[in-house]
Amino acid sequence: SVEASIPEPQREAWLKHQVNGFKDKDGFEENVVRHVETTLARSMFNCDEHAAYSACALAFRDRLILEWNRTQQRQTFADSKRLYYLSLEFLMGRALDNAMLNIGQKDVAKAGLAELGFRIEDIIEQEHDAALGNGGLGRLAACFLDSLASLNLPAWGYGLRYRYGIFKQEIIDGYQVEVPDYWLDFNPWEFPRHDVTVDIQFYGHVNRTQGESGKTTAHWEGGEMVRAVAFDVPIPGYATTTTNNLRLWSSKAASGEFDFQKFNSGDYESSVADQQRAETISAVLYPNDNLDRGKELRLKQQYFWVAASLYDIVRRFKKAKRAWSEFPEQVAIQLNDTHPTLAIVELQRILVDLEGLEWDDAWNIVVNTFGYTNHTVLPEALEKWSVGLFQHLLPRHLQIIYDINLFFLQTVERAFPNDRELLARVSIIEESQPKMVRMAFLAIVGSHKVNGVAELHSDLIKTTIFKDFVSIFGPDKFTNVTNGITPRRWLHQANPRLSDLIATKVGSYDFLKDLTKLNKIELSVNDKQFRKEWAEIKLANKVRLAKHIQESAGVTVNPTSLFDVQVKRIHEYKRQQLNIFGVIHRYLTLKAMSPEERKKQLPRVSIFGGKAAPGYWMAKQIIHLINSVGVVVNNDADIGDLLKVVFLEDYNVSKAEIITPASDISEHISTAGTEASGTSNMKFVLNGGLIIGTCDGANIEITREIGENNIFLFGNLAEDVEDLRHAHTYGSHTIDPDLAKVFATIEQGVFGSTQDFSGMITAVRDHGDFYLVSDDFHSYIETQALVDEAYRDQEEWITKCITSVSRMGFFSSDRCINEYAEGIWNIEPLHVERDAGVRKGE
Ligand code: F58
Repeated sequence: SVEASIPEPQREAWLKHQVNGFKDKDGFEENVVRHVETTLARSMFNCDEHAAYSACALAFRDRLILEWNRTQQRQTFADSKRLYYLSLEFLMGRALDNAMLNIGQKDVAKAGLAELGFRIEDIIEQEHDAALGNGGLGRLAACFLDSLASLNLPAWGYGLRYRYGIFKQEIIDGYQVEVPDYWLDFNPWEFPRHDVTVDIQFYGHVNRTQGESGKTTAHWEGGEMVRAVAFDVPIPGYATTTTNNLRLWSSKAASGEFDFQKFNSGDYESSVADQQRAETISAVLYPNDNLDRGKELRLKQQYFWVAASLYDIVRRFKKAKRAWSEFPEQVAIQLNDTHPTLAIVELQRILVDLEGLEWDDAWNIVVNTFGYTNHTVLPEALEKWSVGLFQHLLPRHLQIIYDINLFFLQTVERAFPNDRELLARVSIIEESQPKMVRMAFLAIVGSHKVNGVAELHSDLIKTTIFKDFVSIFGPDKFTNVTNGITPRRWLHQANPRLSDLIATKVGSYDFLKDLTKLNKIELSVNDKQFRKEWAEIKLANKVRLAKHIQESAGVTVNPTSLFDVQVKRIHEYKRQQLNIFGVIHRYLTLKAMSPEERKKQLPRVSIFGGKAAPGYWMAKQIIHLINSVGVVVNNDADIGDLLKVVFLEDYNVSKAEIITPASDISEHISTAGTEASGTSNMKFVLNGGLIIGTCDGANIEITREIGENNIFLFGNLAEDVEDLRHAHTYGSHTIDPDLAKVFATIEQGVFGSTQDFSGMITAVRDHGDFYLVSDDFHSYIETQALVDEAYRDQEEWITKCITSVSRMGFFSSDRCINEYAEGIWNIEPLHVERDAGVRKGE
């Protein structure tokens, strides 16, 4: 047993003083006051909301860390296979509310805080978002951690502890301005592990020595060292004591033996500079979504994080003294996109260079250990690194990549003799000027499974970018795991009233553990009282958002209007430009009406939010246009409440928790075939909003689940996109007449500076309309008219909403994680004896 690990004589004392977390309201209050007065060194007479938040978070952290310790002990003793999820991004958002709900102690905290003089909502609001991610990919990793813990799966996340998360967005005079997100001032959720460090090598050169057997061994020597320090973040599961670990690495200078000749011990300034250079590695999250810029520091980040994580994983494996061949039976590593692909090379290096395994034996272990998830087919987002940069930064890894490629191409050659073109197409090294390492190809060759994130996307990667690899490896290596979202955060936490209402119909909160149980509410679709409460909750959520809009954007909106929401990163492929052109079209249509006619129209609020990558000029123009249209429309007396246009500043996870429950219709309108999955589409439907969207990503599966009467689909299909693009370039390209009027209006200067917006227009009119804005415009406008019509019939609308929610069970990240666990990782849950955070004696 676990207890036997303490020798008998000392065991009694340890067990006698075993710490348990707070048990009830009194215990909670006692903890809070103690943390205020000791940990925070504040007087209880001088405790503001932020101090109360800090103390409350620390009280919960104490509980989490106890469960975290027990979970780790349990997993170590069980000695079962673990999953390691490697992601350069974890977009966690706030932790306190989530911890309270998952542990099942929010009511206790609420009552306790009230007695101490605080409202729990105000306390929750004090927390800074942990924003270590750009968008969908990072948030998916966060949902996965929640599901892994909730399903009692032995799993760790590994990431980077950025000092600066994704920038804060300010809107000044209609333009995006980026402000650094320094978020670590006070972060109670992390535990520095100053004793868990790994020194990571960069640069240097490779030497070879020959042993007595004649076998040569490569030695990577020289260069410089940077130290990785572990910071652990506990991840509580919902209604279970399982508390998994997210380990984030922070960089600092290594005090070691490497290349310190150049280090002049008398030169204080240069020693500080060295220190700072080392710290730069984990300083900042790159703010691009779906674009790869190939910066050296980014490759350094990747290797730093991957090498530290692998060292840690291998160290843990070696403790059990098993044979290396058992490694894949103990360890599964999932690569969240290609960012951690170097892990494949690093593990091969460890096994061959450091542990002395034969190449083939090592490679077998490597391939059986890794799985790779692809998140995009956009060519500009596929990672490539120049051979020169690799040679300089990671000389031994480049050699290993060349060897991996050589052996791979040899097997291809044997299976497909004399197909030189195939060899060139699938080579991990692209023979371009300069030569490039294709990371996605390396990830495929080094993994046993490759998956896309929605059915259409998984089909597309098999027929386009990875087609040749399907012929080489066979179709079974490629699979689909449709994305999901955690219902804990995205229903229970964000929309507690809806969660409570659903629970009355399901008979319990079991749907939060098995989302398919939502289907029970369909039986109540005609229940008058249920429908009434449903509508009241939606309205209350809209009132809350209206208040937020007033406070943050200074625009007054009527909560009974139709709320039309598009919140996501700003990108041409996501087509916020299509949306805003549609808004302008609506404005022109309203302006052309008589006052009587106008009175018959349905009031609508168009709500936008999202960040543009700082270097993405077109995305910034789109933000500027949205804001400029808002200024004109919102102040036009002819229009009044009929149309409002709002751009919400600094869209992030905690704002999404306010926005998502308040939408009537949300927009997921990417050019067909470009959005791998999308996950906010799932969040909006789960919160009783309908969607207007293209046949793209997970929209297709959402339609299949909820029924095509409950979704507003429009636009061209993925299979037609290529031909349309070809026609734009080589045929005649006529712009949709309604869109042409929109362009003319912009060009007249109705929304201010015409020059600023000319790029958006010429992209469509003169530069081939790559994203098919004009092709889809008519269909979009018509479908928006159908939305208006449908919304007028509130009874029918509510029926659609309830029906849709009831059929959303498939989109839980629990389902998704179970598919990975069974089909890719081969891991099993470790059952815990007690449920719901209730421990012996509590
Ligand atoms: C997103 N990718 C996809 N990448 O665009 C979205 O369709 C999908 O639902 C989601 O992944 C989860 O599978 C995405 O967010 C990034 O932000 C990367 C950040 C690092 C640089 C490359 C893009």
